[in-house]
Amino acid sequence: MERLSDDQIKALMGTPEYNQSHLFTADSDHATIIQQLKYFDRNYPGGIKNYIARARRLLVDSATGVNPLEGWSPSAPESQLVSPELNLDEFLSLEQEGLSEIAHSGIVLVAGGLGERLGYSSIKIGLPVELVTETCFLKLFIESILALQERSGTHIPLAIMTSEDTHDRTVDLIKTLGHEEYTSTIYLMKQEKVPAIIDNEGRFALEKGQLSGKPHGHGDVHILLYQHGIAQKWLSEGKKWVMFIQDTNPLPFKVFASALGVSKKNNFAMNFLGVPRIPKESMGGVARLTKPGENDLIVCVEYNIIDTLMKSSGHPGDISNRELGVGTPLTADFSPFPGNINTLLFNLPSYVNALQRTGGTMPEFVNPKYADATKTVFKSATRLECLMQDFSKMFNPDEKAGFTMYDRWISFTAVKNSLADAVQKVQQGLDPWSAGMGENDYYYCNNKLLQLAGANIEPPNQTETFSGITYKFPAKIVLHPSFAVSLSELRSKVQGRWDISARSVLILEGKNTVVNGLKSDGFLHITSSQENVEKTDGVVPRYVPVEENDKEYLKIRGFKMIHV
Ligand code: UGB
Repeated sequence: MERLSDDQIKALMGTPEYNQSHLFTADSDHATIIQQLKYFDRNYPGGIKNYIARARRLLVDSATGVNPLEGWSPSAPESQLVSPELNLDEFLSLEQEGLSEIAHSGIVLVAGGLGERLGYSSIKIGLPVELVTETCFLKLFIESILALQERSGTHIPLAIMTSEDTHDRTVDLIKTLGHEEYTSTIYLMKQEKVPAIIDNEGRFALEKGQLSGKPHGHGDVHILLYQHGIAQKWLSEGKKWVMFIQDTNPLPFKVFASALGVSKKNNFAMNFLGVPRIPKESMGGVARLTKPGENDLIVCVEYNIIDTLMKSSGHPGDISNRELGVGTPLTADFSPFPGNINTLLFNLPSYVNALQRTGGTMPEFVNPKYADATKTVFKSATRLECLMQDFSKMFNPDEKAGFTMYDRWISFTAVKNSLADAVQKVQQGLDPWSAGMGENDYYYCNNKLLQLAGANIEPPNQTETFSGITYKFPAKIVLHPSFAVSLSELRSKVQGRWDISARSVLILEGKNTVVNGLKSDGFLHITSSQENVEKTDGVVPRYVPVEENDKEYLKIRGFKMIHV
């Protein structure tokens, strides 16, 4: 398309393969549209002709209710439950196994999504995980990696996928985080947008007289890693594992070591980390798919097609084990398919082989929001999307994709929903995935880990409601990554008797910090080893409702912290 004149491009857009003549109206910006068409044509494999052809096929299938998984029977994948509560010794030994592999790992963070559902106008990795230290997600991830580097003695690389919406602000955010020696090594890859589509013929959307683009989905991360040569570079540097993480789950590094242990023990080419899934949750379900004459597949069935898949294989839909009449009392409320938390652990040699075989191009899907039952009019523009977890379909049959089940408290929470949507999720019996509950879950995880390390912590004893969401905040405990990178290390730091009240605020940091005896009913920030620490003045910061002129990152929580 680069070599064509503007008139030739306009003529080409009028041909049946394109059918985009509607773009050139009296008041649309022809010159800009031509430039945008060239941009999209350059950045989509096979050009926009291919994009339109694939969109038309998928849109017809979608409108006619074709089930992309027709003929495949879903069943729960065998999964290994890794729980320090149920089997502490096993968890600790898996961690030790994994810690020996940490030195040979790299991290990929997908951060191209804008917080549309969150109702937040800036980048999500810049949001504070909690209000005690206001450490943002990206800084938590970087400091987790630095703590791992300090213990492994090697550089652990980080690549971040950004998008047009998030790239510049990610570059600016990185400059504010300090740790320049490390942040200067962070590799940024920007995913390109794809044309938004307004109807089943694949016609492009116009917005203010120009073409409208939308993110193509986190599946782009693989084609970018391939095109930038990052996965191949890490492999040549002797790396053996790569963990993919999302932007607003603060917990992946709590389970990284044990998950590596599981991957190493089972020789998994790909290890889905997951949790018991609540039916109807916006979380993919990981299933083993079988079909006569085909190799079994372990795939994540995305949440928008689980219902279709279940119905097409004779089940009533996306329902619980209890309603299906299967499982045990412990699993009754959960879906038969464990939930994908998009914390994915790949064996790097297998990943690079598959990447080189496929170029990293992921299967695509459309998920139009139809205006009515005719499924011919969309409520809003749609686009082709792809999912990072679909990489499980790319391996050779002899390469295993496995699943490691964790308790939710140790491995997953997310900040995806606005307060209004979060209230609705709670009413549906689902986790809210709001900024405030993400903070609560982060503290809760640290409470549980400290308890497993021997601390006595008073259970939460008061409820607080902000913007329609009710919390039972536990002690507000921040475990800085430098304090411990594993439960086994944490247990070595907690010595003597620790008594912590439910209203305490406690920050623990420092690679060499060991605390022998602690009594807390106040606000403590410990950065070096101490004996018999006591703070029981009851003076603690507390939460109050936000006000109209408060900052956006507080307003999406509904509360803010005031230091008395
Ligand atoms: N992202 C990008 O980098 N680029 C994009 O184009 C889109 C997203 P969402 P989603 O956490 O339980 C996923 O939107 O896609 C980044 C899994 O598919 O937050 O609805 C974005 O910045 C689902 O199976 O989540 O659902 C963010 O970091 C389940 O695992 C990440 O991709 C679900 O997450 C996820 O994007 C979950």
